[in-house]
Amino acid sequence: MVDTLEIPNGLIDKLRAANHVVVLTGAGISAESGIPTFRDAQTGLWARYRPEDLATPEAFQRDPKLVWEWYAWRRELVARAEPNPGHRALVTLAERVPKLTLVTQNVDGLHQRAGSENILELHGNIFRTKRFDDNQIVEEWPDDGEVPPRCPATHSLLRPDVVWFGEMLPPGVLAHAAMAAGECDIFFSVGTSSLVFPAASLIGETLRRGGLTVEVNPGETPHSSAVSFVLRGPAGEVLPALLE
Ligand code: BJW
Repeated sequence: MVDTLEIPNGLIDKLRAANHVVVLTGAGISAESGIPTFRDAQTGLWARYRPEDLATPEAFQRDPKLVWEWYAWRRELVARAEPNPGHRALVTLAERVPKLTLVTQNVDGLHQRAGSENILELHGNIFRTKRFDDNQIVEEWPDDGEVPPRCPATHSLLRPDVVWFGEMLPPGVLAHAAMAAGECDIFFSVGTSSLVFPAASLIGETLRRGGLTVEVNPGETPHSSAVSFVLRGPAGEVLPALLE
């Protein structure tokens, strides 16, 4: 448990005075909803699968059925999960600060289901589907047992609308997030290992200006020594404690 006394008063004061807060979230915020993170050595998604076998366009080209089925399994896991107190605390935080920009690397939609709005999804959303050849979103397809399914109009293979290694992030979304990080009063990095770029470099926009930065994570990251405050603990306990 995180004792509210462990949240430094200096941070609480700065949060109360802030005009614009940016929160970047990663898989760790959904861990308490039962969704495995990627890089946990025992339970992480990459403990059982190699990223290059599942999260690259080449992997899909090589074995589209394997990749589609892996995402279908994750979609079911996420559909059964519920947002946790960490997701909900960010809904409350948005009501308390004049401006909150919520940026997520997660594809699980749990921030939306908790009630957050205007979320910048850097890596897409697992519940959207697009054509592999031209990235056009497809809403419906025939359930004829073909895996992966094909676009009814063009017969192109369908894939999840997520960002794989080697692919560009949605440019407008990344630019918006970078601009927010470049002008905010406080940048929170929550539940991310900060190993994947360009998401991991967003905090640099705030650090460069000498802005206040906060890491919420039970473990260490490459940014731990650079941030203004490190709050060591699970997001589902630390984020609600910040609001008390
Ligand atoms: C808790 C907790 C609790 C546990 N509470 N916390 C610069 C340098 C080197 C390489 C590159 C570079 N720029 C680009 C690259 C290449 C590459 C990259 O970053 N590689 C690195 C691995 C080195 N990046 C890309 O390819 C990106 N595209 C790009 O840059 O395009 C331009 C370009 C193209 C071609 C060539 C060059 C440039 C795209 C990256 C796409 C990432 N996609 C994935 C999969 C998404 C779909 C899916 O979900 O399947 O995104 S990979 C995976 O990692 C997923 C995540 O969003 C992302 C980040 O992971 P995250 O969220 O940090 O999770 P974990 O597991 O790593 O960490 C969890 C953390 O939670 C831990 O710290 C725990 O301690 C903590 N935790 N419980 C709070 N209760």
